[in-house]
Amino acid sequence: MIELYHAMHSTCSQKVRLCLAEKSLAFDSRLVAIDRKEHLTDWYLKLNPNGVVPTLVHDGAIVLDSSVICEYLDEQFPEVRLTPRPALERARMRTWMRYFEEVPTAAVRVPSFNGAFLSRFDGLDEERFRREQADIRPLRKHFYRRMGPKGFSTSDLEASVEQLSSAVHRMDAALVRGPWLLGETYSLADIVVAPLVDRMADLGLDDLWNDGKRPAFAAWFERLRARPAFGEAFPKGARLTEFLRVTSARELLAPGSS
Ligand SMILES: N[C@@H](CCC(=O)N[C@@H](CS)C(=O)NCC(=O)O)C(=O)O
Repeated sequence: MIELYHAMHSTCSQKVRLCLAEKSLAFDSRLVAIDRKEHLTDWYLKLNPNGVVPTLVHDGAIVLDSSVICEYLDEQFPEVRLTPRPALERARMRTWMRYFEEVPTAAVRVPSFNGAFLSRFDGLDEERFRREQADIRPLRKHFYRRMGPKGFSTSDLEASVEQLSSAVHRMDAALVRGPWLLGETYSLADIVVAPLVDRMADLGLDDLWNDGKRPAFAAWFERLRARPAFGEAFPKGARLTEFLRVTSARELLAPGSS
């Protein structure tokens, strides 16, 4: 039996849901209310001491970290394979996965918070923000402290958008030989980055590939979105613009906006 502790709008949860959907694996959905800090309660921290979603529980065994969970599922349930067999191809897939974790996964958090999540901290001064929001998070304490109740600086935002742009650029160059990041093989590399790209679109950053200069990337994303599994992984409530007031990253960076 597979249980997934997750949140609809969490990109890390979406990665795992997409992997489960591609493999046609049924799971018991356990929604965790991040806005109500349910992921920081004692019962949840016992499952996941990092205090983040997702958490997978398979036959009572806990597996943490979205990319690790995807690899675990692919090894445990190999009927639909999302990992290539040749060692060199597997290395290429993991190189993409590490890059996605290091660069765009971290970068997309900045426009996500500045553009959508800051309203959660309305009215908090620096001291209350630290006590009630930052210092209670095992994994993200210093990320939250750096952000503060008013959000990241414009230069942090610019740096993040530049990193997202360079990730799109790098993927576009690989996708010229598509249809997928590894060529003919659809793999976990495509799956783990898909929610980040979807989030970029939700934050108004789709001009990074819809400007006519990244046709291979644009076609890849359309191909990905047309897969039935994609719709399953992104049900109602999966996008920030459905339930939050979102200020686009471009608007945040426009001259005159503070
Ligand atoms: N490396 C972890 C990171 C998980 C993570 O950051 N999850 C976010 C949602 S996408 C979260 O739970 N954030 C909670 C918070 O900001 O306190 C993974 O990939 O599973």
